[in-house]
Amino acid sequence: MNDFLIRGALADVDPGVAELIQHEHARQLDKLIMIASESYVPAAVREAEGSVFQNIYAEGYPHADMHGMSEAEILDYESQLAFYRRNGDRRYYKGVEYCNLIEALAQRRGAEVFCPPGMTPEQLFVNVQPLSGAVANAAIYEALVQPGDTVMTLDLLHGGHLSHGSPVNVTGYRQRIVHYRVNEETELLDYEEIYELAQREKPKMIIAGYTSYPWAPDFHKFRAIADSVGAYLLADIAHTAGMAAAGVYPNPVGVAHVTSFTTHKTMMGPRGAVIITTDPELAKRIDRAVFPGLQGGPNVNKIAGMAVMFKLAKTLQFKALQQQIARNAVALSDGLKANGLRVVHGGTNTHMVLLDCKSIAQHDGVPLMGNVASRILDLIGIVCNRNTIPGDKDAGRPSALRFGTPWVTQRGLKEDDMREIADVIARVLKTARPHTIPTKKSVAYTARVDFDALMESVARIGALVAKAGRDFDLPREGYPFVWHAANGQAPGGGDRESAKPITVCGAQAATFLSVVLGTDASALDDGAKVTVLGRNRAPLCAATLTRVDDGYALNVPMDKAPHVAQWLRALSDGYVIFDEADVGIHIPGPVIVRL
Ligand code: DSN
Repeated sequence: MNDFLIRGALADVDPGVAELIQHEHARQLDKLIMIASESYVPAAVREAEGSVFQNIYAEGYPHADMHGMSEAEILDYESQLAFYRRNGDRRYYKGVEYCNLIEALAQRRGAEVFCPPGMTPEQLFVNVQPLSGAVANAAIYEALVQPGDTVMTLDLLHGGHLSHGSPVNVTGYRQRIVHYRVNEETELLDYEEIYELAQREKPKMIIAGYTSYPWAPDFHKFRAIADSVGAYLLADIAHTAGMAAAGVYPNPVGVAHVTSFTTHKTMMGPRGAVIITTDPELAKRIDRAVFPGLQGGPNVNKIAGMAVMFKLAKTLQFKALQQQIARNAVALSDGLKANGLRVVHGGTNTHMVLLDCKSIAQHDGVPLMGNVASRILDLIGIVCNRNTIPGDKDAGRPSALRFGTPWVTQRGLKEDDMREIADVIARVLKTARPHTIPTKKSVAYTARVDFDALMESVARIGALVAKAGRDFDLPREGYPFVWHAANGQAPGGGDRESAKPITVCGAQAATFLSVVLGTDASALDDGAKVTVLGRNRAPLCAATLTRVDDGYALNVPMDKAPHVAQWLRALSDGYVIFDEADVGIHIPGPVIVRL
């Protein structure tokens, strides 16, 4: 070809990146993702995002006359193009005739999805350009409040968000932030306390909507409180927009002055955000705050993805999905409680559940904390995040875990499966022996769990993964870096028939093996007979040790190899108990264990 266009699929142009994407895709399907703010975005949405709309600049907005047009009017190409040629639009670049249509389409569909009873979509003003939820909220601050004004939001440690006035975010240092908190005893929002605080502090804006408070707020009560002090009410439904769209969470549009949400959480669309208001004057201020106030050119490809997302949000399938997400969260919460664990805030009526790790295990006065608990669950195939809860003193040391049910529900798991997940979480974390490790400044909270419980959990989560739906066929059997990989394979990707000697390599291989074999590995001759030590240093398996290029080979009986390899891998990862008498014993690592 006599041009400079790069043709060819990604796998041909850049096999390295293609493979990395494949690994990430496999990870997402070979684990149970329970990050409350994530979901599995449909391929159709991703296709729109990857489209040639990516190529263009489109600072500005579609022509104001497009507001209120129906979908059929927007997609009437002849009329639209004739109008565009004669009248142009509110943008700085030409070449945006189709961009105008995709943006107007996304806005129209968004207005239809969030139109409350008694209103028509024409009465909603939908800005689909914010690149993220934090930017959307910053734009709303720009539009609604002045520097120095008071803004009232939920304490970040109790479930608020960075963009609700964190001191390290722009929303936190230009306005005066006052926080309401959950009631100390009930851990629930207390509207009387919130009312009293509003009377005292006279905020200009109140934010309702949370990232880790699992109950829907009463937007009508919040509006009444806002009205009582002449404040704006911002409903931030970033987490729950999909549920609101489906009617399983209150829709604040028409109640709050402004509603914001991200589009990649329960909406299951592209990574971006939307702002909706029913007030035309506020709409103008918000549009200006987004562009040119905070952003330049919008990501038109994402707006195309949002148009598809809103179309999907109108389907019965989407409604059924959101209903099941809520039922699954309740089942998970009930399952955790049935295991004697403490569910923070008493339960949920959304997609998320908060689990107090301190309630699960303590050892010598050291509690189990969120960070290490999330690492241990990741090892067994449950991906979640550590989270602060009421009582925590600092965001850097959260004592809880946050789970969300969107992704696992999308993959078809139901209430029984949630109970199984709760049982597995309890099974493995109840064996935890928390302890601290000194750090330069203070101590780090960590823990080790029982190896058998860990491996049993790996198998049980693997069974759920095998049952869960997937839309992507792995090119090889399973994902080599996930233990269970839905087929029971041992770490390192080897199957049992072709099992080779276990190789332990890496810079720490010799020191690691010295602990695990109970003798100085570097001083041994090739072919030396050794014993792999198991829990409490009891003999696990006889082996011979040989040096290989990048480390050591441990020759063990074929039938024992998978188990020994898993044990060594677990010791390297650092979260299984090696010696009960010295739970915090330092085992050098990491090493790479191959089978
Ligand atoms: N990071 C998101 C969450 O997980 O809640 C919020 O921005």
